[in-house]
Amino acid sequence: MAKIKILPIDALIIVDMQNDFMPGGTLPVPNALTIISAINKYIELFEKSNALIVATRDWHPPNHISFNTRGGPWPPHCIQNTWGAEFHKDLKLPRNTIVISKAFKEDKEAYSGFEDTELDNTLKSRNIKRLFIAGVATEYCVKATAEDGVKLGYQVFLLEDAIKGIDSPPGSEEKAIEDLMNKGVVAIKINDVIAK
Ligand code: VGL
Ligand code: ZN
Repeated sequence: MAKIKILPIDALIIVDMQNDFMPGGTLPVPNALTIISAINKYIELFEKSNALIVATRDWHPPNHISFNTRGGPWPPHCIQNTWGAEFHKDLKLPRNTIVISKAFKEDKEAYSGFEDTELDNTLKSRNIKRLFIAGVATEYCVKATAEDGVKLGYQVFLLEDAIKGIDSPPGSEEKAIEDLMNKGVVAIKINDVIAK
């Protein structure tokens, strides 16, 4: 495959790299720390290429509907303005990173970074055409964000070496990746891209 040159029409979308999804957090994604160095490499390459860098964050109110305290599937996590909702300290987010908070409505779950947020407006207003998606968790927020990206007309790339899933039951992360590829998402790795 010819290398993909990263351009100013591109956005790196880093999904939910927050303390609660890391070891020591309340909803850890196994091995999530292992993708941080890869994400930092993409950040460097996208910065060099004058591409946009976006970081989404799960931003739940204390009594969010997704919490098992309310009959939801998840332990309380990523509660607004707590340590668990902060980005992991080793993630080298540039100062001009666009931060998109999501799932902030008490009675509504929102896995996609596009749901109830300004993400689509922000990208369209900057003439962004291609999305390169990294982060956690592959089967939930990464998948939903990638699917919405396709629906909203972007060309979507999945950064396979910079995503991590919960993978429970085993195979569910691989299935999520296959589902995305069947919808037109292209899976790539760091060696497939070059700076502008
Ligand atoms: C996520 C479960 C619950 C995610 C967020 O970021 O994929 N997963 N909330
Ligand atoms: Zn959540």
